[in-house]
Amino acid sequence: MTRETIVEGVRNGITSMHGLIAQGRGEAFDYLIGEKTTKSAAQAEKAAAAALLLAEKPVISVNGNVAALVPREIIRLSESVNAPLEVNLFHRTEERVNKIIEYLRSLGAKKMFTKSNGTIPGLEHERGKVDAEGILIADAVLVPLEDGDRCKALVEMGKIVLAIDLNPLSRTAQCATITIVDNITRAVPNISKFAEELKSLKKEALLELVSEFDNKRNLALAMEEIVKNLYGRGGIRTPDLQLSPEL
Ligand code: PTJ
Repeated sequence: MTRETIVEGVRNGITSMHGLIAQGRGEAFDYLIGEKTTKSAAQAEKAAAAALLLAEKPVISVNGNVAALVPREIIRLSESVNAPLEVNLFHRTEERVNKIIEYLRSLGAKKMFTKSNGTIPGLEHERGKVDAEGILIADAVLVPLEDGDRCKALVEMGKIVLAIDLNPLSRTAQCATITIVDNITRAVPNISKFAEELKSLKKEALLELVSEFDNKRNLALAMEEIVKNLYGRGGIRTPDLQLSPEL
């Protein structure tokens, strides 16, 4: 069903052809993590929800895959943490940007940054285009399925970057502040759920949740989950494997 949704996205001019390749890669990694939200992914989703609630100018970046797979869920998250949406494409065409904006609006999105009057330093012109009041000055940006160069550029601007990426080895996963190794179809509703739960907490408690989150450790747990699944299914023989007690 998810695959059909992405294909439909390409047919409607919302998703790029490259989005199909990304989807295939995502499916492979999803299979390796067991097609479920792991404990470590849930921890990252909770920390990301806290970071979004703490941010003064949070923005949620939307690309062609996000718009096809979780349009309603991303609007709900945007409202829940008060983070406007900004369509920010890797394979940018004005036509596709406008189609996605129209599509999200037709589903009820209200708060959106829609200009392209800012530039992320260090990126090639088209890929660096952002809204000068949105991603450019945001203190926290949620980037589902992001390209590694852009993730790095945003981190170098001093932003808190929250990535959703099923591949724990991708450059995006490795360089983000908080990486959620989970399928976007599960991750976005989970972050919304955590945000609702955490909303009533004091700022100090939210800060503690974010500061005690260790991204390197969390990524290592995601890798171990993959190894455990491979080993458990008899795919590889690693008799000396030592897994973390958390798993
Ligand atoms: O719409 P555009 O032009 O902005 O393009 C969007 C894509 C995703 C095509 C573009 O950003 C791209 O090419 O991304 P990459 O470099 O292929 O990286 C996408 C990452 O997302 C890969 O590491 C995939 O494993 C991962 N991924 C794919 N599907 C999902 C996913 N992660 C979470 N949930 C998924 N459903």
